[in-house]
Amino acid sequence: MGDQFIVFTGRPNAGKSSIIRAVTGLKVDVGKDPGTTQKIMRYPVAEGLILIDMPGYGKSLRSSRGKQEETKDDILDFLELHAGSIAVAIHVVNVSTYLETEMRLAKKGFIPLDVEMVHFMKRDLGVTVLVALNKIDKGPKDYIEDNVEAIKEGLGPSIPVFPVSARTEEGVGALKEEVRKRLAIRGFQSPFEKVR
Ligand SMILES: Nc1nc2c(ncn2[C@@H]2O[C@H](COP(=O)(O)OP(=O)(O)OP(=O)(O)O)[C@@H](O)[C@H]2O)c(=O)[nH]1
Ligand SMILES: [Mg+2]
Repeated sequence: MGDQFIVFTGRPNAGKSSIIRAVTGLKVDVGKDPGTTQKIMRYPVAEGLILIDMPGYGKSLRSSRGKQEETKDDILDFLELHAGSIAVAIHVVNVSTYLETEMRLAKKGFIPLDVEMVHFMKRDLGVTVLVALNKIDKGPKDYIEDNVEAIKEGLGPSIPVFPVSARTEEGVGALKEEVRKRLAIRGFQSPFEKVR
């Protein structure tokens, strides 16, 4: 059998690479500005299992429109090509700015990208998707809660969500456990043992 994949997706700066560090221990590059991960990064983590750290999907002020489109195409091509071999995808959302970002982009005629992306992976590609609602440490609790509820509503009840902070590690245990389960189903026991 060919390689299987664990894939991390999300908008630029959502904290994909930070979540990878927190969940797997793999020392991928993290940076404070969007555009830190520039291309699809592949890390073999166990026999037959490759971890994918995706660049940001969607609008970013740091890169040109052409570059953004190219990145989007690369991501969609990868997902379509490997859909059947994706053991689990973790879509990361910066939940501390979710409503703000959605509203700002909606005014400019952009679609709600996070929800779209998750539904695309699950419904169209048949991929198992978990959603990490990251950065719950960042901002007033009430506001974070409103954001969590808004994205839950957008995603619908069939998508498992995990409010987390890659920074404080709050909620990371539950996400880790779910990832572990999904990988075990595909035959990967202790998949990140060799990473540290
Ligand atoms: N406060 C807070 N900051 C976080 C959290 N997770 C990530 N960050 C910060 O968010 C910034 C972006 O993190 P990355 O992990 O590089 O984000 P990314 O989604 O991989 O970004 P790109 O590769 O540029 O698309 C960094 O400054 C992180 O330290 C979190 O849970 N809380
Ligand atoms: Mg990154």
